[in-house]
Amino acid sequence: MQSWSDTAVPSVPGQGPPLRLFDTADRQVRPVTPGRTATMYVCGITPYDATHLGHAATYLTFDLVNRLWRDAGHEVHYVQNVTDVDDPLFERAARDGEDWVVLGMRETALFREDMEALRVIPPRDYIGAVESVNEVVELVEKFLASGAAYIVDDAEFPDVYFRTSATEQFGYESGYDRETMEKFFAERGGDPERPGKEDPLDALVWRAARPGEPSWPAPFGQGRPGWHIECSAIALNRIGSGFDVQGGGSDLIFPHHEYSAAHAESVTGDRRFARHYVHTGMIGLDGEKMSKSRGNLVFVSKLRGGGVDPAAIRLGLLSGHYRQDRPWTEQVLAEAHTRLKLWKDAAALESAQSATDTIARLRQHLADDLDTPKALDALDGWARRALDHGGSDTNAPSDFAAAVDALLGISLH
Ligand code: 5CA
Ligand code: ZN
Repeated sequence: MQSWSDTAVPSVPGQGPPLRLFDTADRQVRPVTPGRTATMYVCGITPYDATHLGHAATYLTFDLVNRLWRDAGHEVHYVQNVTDVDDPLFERAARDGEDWVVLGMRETALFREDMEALRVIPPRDYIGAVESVNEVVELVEKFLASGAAYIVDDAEFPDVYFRTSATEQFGYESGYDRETMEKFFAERGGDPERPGKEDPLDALVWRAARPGEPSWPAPFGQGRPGWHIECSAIALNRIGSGFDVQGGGSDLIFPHHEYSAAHAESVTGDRRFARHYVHTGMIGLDGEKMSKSRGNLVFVSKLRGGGVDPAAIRLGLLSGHYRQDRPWTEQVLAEAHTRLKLWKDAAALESAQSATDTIARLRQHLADDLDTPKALDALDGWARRALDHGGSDTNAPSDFAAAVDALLGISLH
């Protein structure tokens, strides 16, 4: 698939400490240690509706990771998928009397526009489920050959399931006990009641063709991919096993990332699919998680359409810590507008006090598990001092603006 347009990233003199991030699997903040090329896979949207602020917050978080790596001199191979074949897409298309392919294309196009407006650096590979069906078929063939998967005994719908017992380490990513796994599996797209499964937690990897559903040919029968295997296949074939960061919202910790990892590990024999599993908190509205199924959504495109500056949306979402569940409110947006004005006024000064120490603090806070609240505080402090007391460094305002642009993705011009 076509990705979106790149955004310019200025280079900023100096260097920060190495990035440390919280790893869900190890339940601690520890250093990310990429090679020359850092590798990241972030789970993309299911395009049956527009991008809401929860999605945006998640992609902005991983955009910071991307920017910090670039700032440290790494190349970044960033991969993102689009789940353009899935039940919610068919259901919405049927409800609205629309072709599911057209619906997916339209919402994906809107997502690209939103990402561009928010100045998110595009992935190098932006890959749809439809275009990766062959990769899924190859993976399922390997599972069947090794015994990692089985076909249910159902002549009409011979679906293929992955054995939860296929890898020894299953469960390490979420660290959840069986009871918690069963709860989330049932709530988040799993099918524990499906007759013929060996274990209620076994995960669907290939769904045999049903009337009225799209399907593709495969040696083990016409059908379509399951969900978790899509991300295993797309990541494995582009950045390989042992990539640096697997990212997504906390709602993907289980089952999605547990099974994506287990699927891949069952063919590679490696014990860890990703070196870091990084999860963002949920953005809420009116006391509940913002979600398409609940319908309590604030869309990026709607705000943009109403004339809200995307930089203020970006700042508002970054004003809380990425791992914290947090609400989107009018006040968050109002404070972001105030902050943006403060920073712009300071960046427009002819001269100010040096920005070198502040830029060093910005890098330190971001490297410390993306501590944006502290980073933003440090920048506020510099901007207020510059406006109140001035200074003689004529480069300082532009140094400040370049750092805010490169590291936070916010242009002050
Ligand atoms: N296509 C799958 C991933 S392969 C999917 O989960 N799509 S999604 O459209 O439902 O979500 C896209 C991304 O936004 C996921 O990383 C998800 O964890 C994240 N997300 C969804 N809702 C929220 C929310 N309220 N706050 C923060 N992130 C969210
Ligand atoms: Zn995914």
